[in-house]
Amino acid sequence: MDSLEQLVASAVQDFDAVKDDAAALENAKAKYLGKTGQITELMKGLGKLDPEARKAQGALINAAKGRIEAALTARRDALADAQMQARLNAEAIDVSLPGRGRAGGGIHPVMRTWERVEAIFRSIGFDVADGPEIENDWTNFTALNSPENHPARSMQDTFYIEGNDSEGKPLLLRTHTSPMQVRYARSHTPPIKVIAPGRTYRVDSDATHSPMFHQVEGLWIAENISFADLKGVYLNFVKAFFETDDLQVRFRPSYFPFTEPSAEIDIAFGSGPLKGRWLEISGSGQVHPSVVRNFGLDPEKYIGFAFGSGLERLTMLRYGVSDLRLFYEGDLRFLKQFN
Ligand code: 2NL
Repeated sequence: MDSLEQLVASAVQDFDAVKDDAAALENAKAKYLGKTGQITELMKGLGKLDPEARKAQGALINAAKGRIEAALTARRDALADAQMQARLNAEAIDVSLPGRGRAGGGIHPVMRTWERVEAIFRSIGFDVADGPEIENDWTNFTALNSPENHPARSMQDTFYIEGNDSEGKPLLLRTHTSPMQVRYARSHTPPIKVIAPGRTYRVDSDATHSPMFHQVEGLWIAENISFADLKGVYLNFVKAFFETDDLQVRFRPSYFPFTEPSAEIDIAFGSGPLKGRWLEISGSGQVHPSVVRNFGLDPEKYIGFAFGSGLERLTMLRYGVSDLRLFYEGDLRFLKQFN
């Protein structure tokens, strides 16, 4: 029947006219197959025919309906394929492009100093101690001969932890690395030859002081260790650390509760930007007999020296950094210079 052929052709044309709009395709479908669509209307008209004609005409309408439905499905699939293809094109990645790379991390300058100091002292037979940053008052102060009324023990100078340890004693952030050496000395037998590098804390903050800073202390206790050994060890250390033999050391009398006699160690470079200036670099001294006793050793038998240097100070001198705070600001323009 010609009009049915035309109807199918017209539907196919309408479906093909829809370009990328799913709603437009559904509207086109309604025009033929919807409740009041042309195929549906033709079906409704069948009731007026006599049975014979109804059967023949019904079969023809059904065939046309089937072709329209097939055209609709084909168009739907084509539109979905086109949509997927457009998306694949839009989201395509070029796997042949070079990668973005990884930003390389670096060692912090103070940590670099820490590692160098360990390597230098290990090379002359020193062990490296480790220990807690939260200490008790005996190990941090009493064992080191710091009297109960010493200003270093005040709330203004030391960070105390709320609450006490299991024995009811106050806990604090260690103010120096000495407690690691106290622990080490009490758990080893002489000769005691050790350095203790680490983080330390004091209530202090300005251009040359940070509430958290780093120290390295050294301790050598045996039966016959003298100031001559201290001088030899320290001179060897500064020469290796600053990578020059053109350097002098000087010992200046001083006072620390844990050493007697005590001395400041100064160094002077023979060349370079700091040439000829005496620079204070470390505290030192012969370990006080009471401290040796607190190590659990007989001070009549054992004797030796200790020293303590700031890792930030060593780093500043080595690289010519003038403000301590630069180490803690995390500014990559500063930090990158050391890597
Ligand atoms: C300073 C002072 C010093 C020590 C640290 C020490 C450690 C033990 C026993 C005796 Cl376990 N002494 N350490 C000795 C003298 C000086 O450092 O102001 N350093 C920056």
